[in-house]
Amino acid sequence: MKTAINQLTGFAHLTDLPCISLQYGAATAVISLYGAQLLSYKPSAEREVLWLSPKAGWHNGQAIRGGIPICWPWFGPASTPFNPDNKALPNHGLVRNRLWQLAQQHSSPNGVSVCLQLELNDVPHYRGTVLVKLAVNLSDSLSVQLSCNSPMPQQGALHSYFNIGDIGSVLIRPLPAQYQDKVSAKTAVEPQLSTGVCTEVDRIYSNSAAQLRLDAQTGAVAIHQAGHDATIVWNPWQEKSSRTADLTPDGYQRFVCVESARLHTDSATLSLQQQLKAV
Ligand code: TA6
Repeated sequence: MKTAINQLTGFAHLTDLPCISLQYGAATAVISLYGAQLLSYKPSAEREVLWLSPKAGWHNGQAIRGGIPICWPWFGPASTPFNPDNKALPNHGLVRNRLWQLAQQHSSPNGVSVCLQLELNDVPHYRGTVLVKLAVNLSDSLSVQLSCNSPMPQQGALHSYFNIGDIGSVLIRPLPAQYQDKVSAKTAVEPQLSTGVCTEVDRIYSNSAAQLRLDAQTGAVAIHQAGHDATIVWNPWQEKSSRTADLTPDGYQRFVCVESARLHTDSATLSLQQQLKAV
């Protein structure tokens, strides 16, 4: 079994982006040090599981549109307890536009792994330095684990963009019947425990199962989640896609986000995992 871990510059059209490539036999993955963001996961040469926007950029502090962005220490707009002073803080936290460091790497016959870490001294309302880690393991699946042991209120999300070929082909199951609908700002119920996408979708499913399955034109993916308390399903659809600078007008047809998140803030530390296996 050939295994390799290499530092490289550039991935796809992001030609000056510092990255790390992983190889385990026929499987490969690429991680950007900017945002500690997985950009590519190919279980075989023929299949790409993740989606990266052809208009994604990483300059001027913007987050890369695609792959697996890391949302931390808050999800969505910063509200209480992260932002009691109602300041202008970035959506989805502080770490999507920081350069992370490669802290550890390891290859064995069972898989290749790297650990990226980031030190922050500017977490609002936290005095001192915070260390956030992302552990990535590639074997016959891809696993991503976000952790932070600093005792502070924290949320986290692995905001995965899946390459689905055609949005009409998507089915995600099982999902709880009830969800918080961010499009209508209401609680809604869909009794069949699955979600197809044929309009703008921005849904928070609390208490979702550990094991999900995404079916699409490009194939099926088993998604295993741990440490989460919610799954978010997002697709901006046509109008929002054409209003979003780093999406092409028809970009929404090519991806769906299925995100593993820990949204409650009662526990002081965080460990959140998503594992992807092509089936
Ligand atoms: O997780 C869904 C969501 O919060 C949506 O509401 C949508 O705005 C999306 O994330 C993308 O956010 P971003 O900050 O990357 O543009």
